[in-house]
Amino acid sequence: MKKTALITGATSGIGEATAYEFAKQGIHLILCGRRLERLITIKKALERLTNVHVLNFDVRDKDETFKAIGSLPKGFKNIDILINNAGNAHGLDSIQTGNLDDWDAMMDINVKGLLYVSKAVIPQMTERQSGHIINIGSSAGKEVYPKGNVYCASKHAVLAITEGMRIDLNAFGIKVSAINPGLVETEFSKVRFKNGKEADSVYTGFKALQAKDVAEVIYFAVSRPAHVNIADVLMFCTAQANSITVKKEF
Ligand code: NDP
Ligand code: 8X3
Repeated sequence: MKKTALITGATSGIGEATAYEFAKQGIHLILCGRRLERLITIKKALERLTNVHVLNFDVRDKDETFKAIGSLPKGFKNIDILINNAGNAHGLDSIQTGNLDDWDAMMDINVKGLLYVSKAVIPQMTERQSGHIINIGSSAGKEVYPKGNVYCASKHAVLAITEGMRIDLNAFGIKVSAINPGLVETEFSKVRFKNGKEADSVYTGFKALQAKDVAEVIYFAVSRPAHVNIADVLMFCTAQANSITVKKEF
């Protein structure tokens, strides 16, 4: 029987690429995000390959999150794979000059949003004693870089939550994985720099990871045999050695 995956942040970047990768494999999809037009466009593109349902909600809103996931029609109710991907960096500032709204956004979306979605999905996984949760962390969850402070904290939290989930859900046979990429060329930098001019320079002078590169690793993780769990992946483009060491050519 075909599996069903719920992907948060499916309207762009890694989430959208994962939707395409899964659709090619016939995995049924529940695509989530705030930009409804994009969800509809992606649904139309993928429907010829698999069954697709869209959920339009903001992961920061606890009630909206539970209502959306609670509204799933019969054919989509059993979620086998949860990809907790929605998230972004907001700003790149020293701790003493950081913006409170940016801090709220990162903690509310990257950490609390991931928890709300997980809380809404996990009960039917524990009941069926099966499932796979993949949390999209970051190299920023493994090391802190200058001005990364709160974004890095949010991704360190994602890693801690992933490890906690793996322990607590172990008795239920549920797999829990973290996929932690370095620099990926998506809309991420546009969000981080609020479409400012810094956004354009983030991925210049080197070949960054592409969203598809990450999506392929996510599919690799979900397609392992039942007894294999890819617990934690750190992936960089070849030009990147760690958060601050990137070989650029101009
Ligand atoms: P994008 O900006 O392209 O995608 C972010 C996605 O998150 C969008 O689909 C967006 O959808 C969704 N999202 C953001 N805020 C909310 C919200 N409040 N409620 C619901 N959905 C939301 O960036 P990426 O694809 O690069 O990022 C995806 C994940 O990968 C993030 O968790 C990011 O931290 C992580 N990551 C990214 C890296 C990079 O260099 N790009 C590297 C390592 C990790 P919408 O706006 O429609 O709601
Ligand atoms: C995204 C990678 O280096 O911009 O998580 O923090 S980085």
